[in-house]
Amino acid sequence: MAQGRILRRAGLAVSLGIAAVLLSGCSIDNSVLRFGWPSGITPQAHRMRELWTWSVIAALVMGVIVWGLVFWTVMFHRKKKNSPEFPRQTAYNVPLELAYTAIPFVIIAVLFYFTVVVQNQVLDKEGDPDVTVDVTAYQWNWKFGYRDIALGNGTTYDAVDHETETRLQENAEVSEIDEHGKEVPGPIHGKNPQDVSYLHYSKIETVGTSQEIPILVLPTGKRIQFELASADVIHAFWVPEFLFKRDVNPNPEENHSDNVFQISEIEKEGAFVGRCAEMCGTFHAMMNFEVRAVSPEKFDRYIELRKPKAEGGQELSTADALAQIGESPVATSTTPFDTDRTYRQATVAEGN
Ligand SMILES: [Cu+2]
Repeated sequence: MAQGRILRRAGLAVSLGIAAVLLSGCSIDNSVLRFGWPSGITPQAHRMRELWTWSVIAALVMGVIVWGLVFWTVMFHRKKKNSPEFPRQTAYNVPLELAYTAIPFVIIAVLFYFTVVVQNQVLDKEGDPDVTVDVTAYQWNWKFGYRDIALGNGTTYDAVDHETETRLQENAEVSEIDEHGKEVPGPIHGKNPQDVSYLHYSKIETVGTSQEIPILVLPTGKRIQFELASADVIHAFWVPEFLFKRDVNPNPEENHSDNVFQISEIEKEGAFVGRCAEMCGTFHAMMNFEVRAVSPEKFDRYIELRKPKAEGGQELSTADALAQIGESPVATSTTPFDTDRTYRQATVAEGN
């Protein structure tokens, strides 16, 4: 019967397609099977991209089955030309209705399972990352500082500016003194609204300005931990090549946000643009930075060049230290912008 043959051939074509994809195994990182997704530079990014690839393949398989059933019904089960009879009506077919209610739940459950597995891998944190960076967002730029850095010689450099952090924490506890000489506690749990003692400070910092894109220099092949905090409104830290973004809150702890995430490594050297991904005001769209991934050897040298003189370093700026290790001193993935708010008013008076 022609009908059976067509269905058998369609089934064979689908099975062959699936087999071809399965047999290609892990090497599904090509521009066709990425289905529009960028290819990331971290193992976490690859996990997410693979989940995307397999989800699309599963959706396509389902699509082919559904399209096949639709065309099969349309072609072979329509009203015959010269027959007064309708085809057999199958409304209120309980087993059929149960089946097409249950199958979507199974599909959702399978997608949910693999999503949770990948999500757990992406959000995984290990106890002892090689490099910990502090990310401070503010309208409309970024400050990057280092905390603990495992160096190639086996030592760990503590880059935290303990002096500044301790001073800020002590000041946060100091209340105002009123005209009677009494201490007035601040309105927010005894602290004043301007308290920024939750922010981090480092001996090696890179601060973005209107003239300079902040460059976050990181080593390849090392586990890196990011600790995020905002000095004002909510921003979001996004490096498109990580395929990952995370909101940056002020007072992360009080706002119950998990402000720490890790990547198990950056797989290749290069300059990768970073952006703010949470609408944070006038210049949100221009709040860019750059991740500069360099070899671990270059990274160690960079840290030595930037260390305070008192600790045997050279206290160079980000740009000078980058130039010294043979890297571009300025960002190559994006350009600076002007946050002067008055420039927008230049043409207002015209034509009155
Ligand atoms: Cu922002």
